[in-house]
Amino acid sequence: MDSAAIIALLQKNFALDPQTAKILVVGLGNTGISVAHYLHSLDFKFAIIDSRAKPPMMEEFFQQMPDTPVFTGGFDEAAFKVATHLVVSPGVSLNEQAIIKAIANGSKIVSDIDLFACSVDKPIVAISGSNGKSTVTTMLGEMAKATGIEVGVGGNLGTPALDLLALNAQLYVLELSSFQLERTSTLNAAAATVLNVSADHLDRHLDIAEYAREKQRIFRGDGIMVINTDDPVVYAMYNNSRNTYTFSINAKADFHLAYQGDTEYLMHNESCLMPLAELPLEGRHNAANALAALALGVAVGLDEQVMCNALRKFKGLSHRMQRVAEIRGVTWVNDSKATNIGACVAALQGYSRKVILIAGGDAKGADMNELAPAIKEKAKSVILMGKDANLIKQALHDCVPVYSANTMTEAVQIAASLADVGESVLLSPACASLDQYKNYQDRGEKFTKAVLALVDSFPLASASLSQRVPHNHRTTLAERS
Ligand code: UMA
Ligand code: ADP
Repeated sequence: MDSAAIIALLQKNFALDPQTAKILVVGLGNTGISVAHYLHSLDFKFAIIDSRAKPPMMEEFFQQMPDTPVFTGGFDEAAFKVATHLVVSPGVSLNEQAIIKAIANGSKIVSDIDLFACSVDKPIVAISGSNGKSTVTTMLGEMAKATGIEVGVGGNLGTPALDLLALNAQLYVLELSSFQLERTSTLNAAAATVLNVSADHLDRHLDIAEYAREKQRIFRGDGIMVINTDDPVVYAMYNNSRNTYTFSINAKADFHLAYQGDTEYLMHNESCLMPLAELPLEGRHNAANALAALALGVAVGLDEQVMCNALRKFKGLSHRMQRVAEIRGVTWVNDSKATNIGACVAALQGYSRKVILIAGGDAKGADMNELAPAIKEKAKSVILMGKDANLIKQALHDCVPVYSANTMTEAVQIAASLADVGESVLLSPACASLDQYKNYQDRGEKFTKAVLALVDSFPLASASLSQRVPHNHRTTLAERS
């Protein structure tokens, strides 16, 4: 779209006019920088504020835009007072006092996703949910690429949406968090899904109902809704008056699983799309992810067989049910991205034999009692670490043996002493990592390093340090255990 058309839409939707708007960009992280570049390209005047004394991108930003006013070290209410518009980064809560006051004074909230939505006339696929967003977003991106079209893939996944504009793509696939959705009002995605809803981010959202309502905003507009009928909270979002594709791994739906003879297939209505065994990913939740990606792809007109071929090649993302090594008959699995209860439960449900679970970290306000039944059923023992280890311990009421560890190395060593041949050790923390690690990647890498160090402690052990091997070339974790 050309600048004049974009500005016309910004004026219409937000009264955002380059001549009169006084914009305050809140947050100098990846989103803030992308917003700054975007506003600069359209000749808007703006300032940036960040509550941190030295935001990580500050030096880089000063070099790029030395003339832009930047306030750091707190949210100075004077800066908010004059702002007609606030573009608030997702990491900043809308409940900040300065923001509440600014809204009361008439400032309008605009998100980077709003700005993006006003700047593209190509279809957008929007993906949210408590778990599986990054996997489905990446899957669909790979599927679209395989059809030969230019596709922009980003959002919460990593590349800020506005940075995708430079691609001038034919299709955009965005992963959107509840934080991005709660402040977005103009998105009208061609196809959208909420994959599932389970407790997460309750340190920022009032309760799970409010968290689900923010996610439901992804369905605003008139695009095709993709609904997971296995999830009651998502199913409640079903809207009779809208075009909808349903998906399910438990029952018949537009996209579902079914046996033809001995082979279980991914199905679209009555058509077999591909055998499930050809999907090279661990865990049944990934069958749900594949069905969701197929439904979204069909919704925007991608070819089914090309999409299936992309699924067959999809290697999955690091730190999600990633097999790290097999050492002395014990399989070590890194699921560090399991930062909430739902992801940990999905991981545990993939096993038929009990596992040794390493969990804990920052529970983000979640009720750890919800984790207890799955642990009771699927864990032989649990090694807990991090800030909220005690919350999990209390919820377990001694139903399984519990050990404490201060570091990942210690946790891995305890696990090694507990695991018998044929068993699995699973890092699936059910908590965020930030109390002890830089991020979930750092936590997963520390786990991997500690596991690989075991090979040195058992020099005669047979260790296979395999990464991902296609499903049809090996047994699944569940079968093996
Ligand atoms: N912060 C402050 N003061 C400020 C601004 C930020 O303390 O004034 C802190 C935030 O509390 C947060 C950190 O700085 O801890 C980063 O916040 P940000 O809004 O500047 O983050 P960005 O760098 O812009 O990255 C954001 C998303 N981060 C968050 O929502 C926290 C990234 O998702 C996303 O990839 C990026 O925009 C591009 O869209 C990351 C994430 O952790 C992966 N998301 C959460 C999740 O998936 O659970 C929601
Ligand atoms: P998100 O981007 O929503 O955090 P990811 O694809 O990064 O999702 O996966 C995060 C965690 O959730 C990983 O532990 C992964 O194994 C698990 N997971 C992935 N898909 C699902 C799903 N459909 N249901 C439950 N857990 C899932």
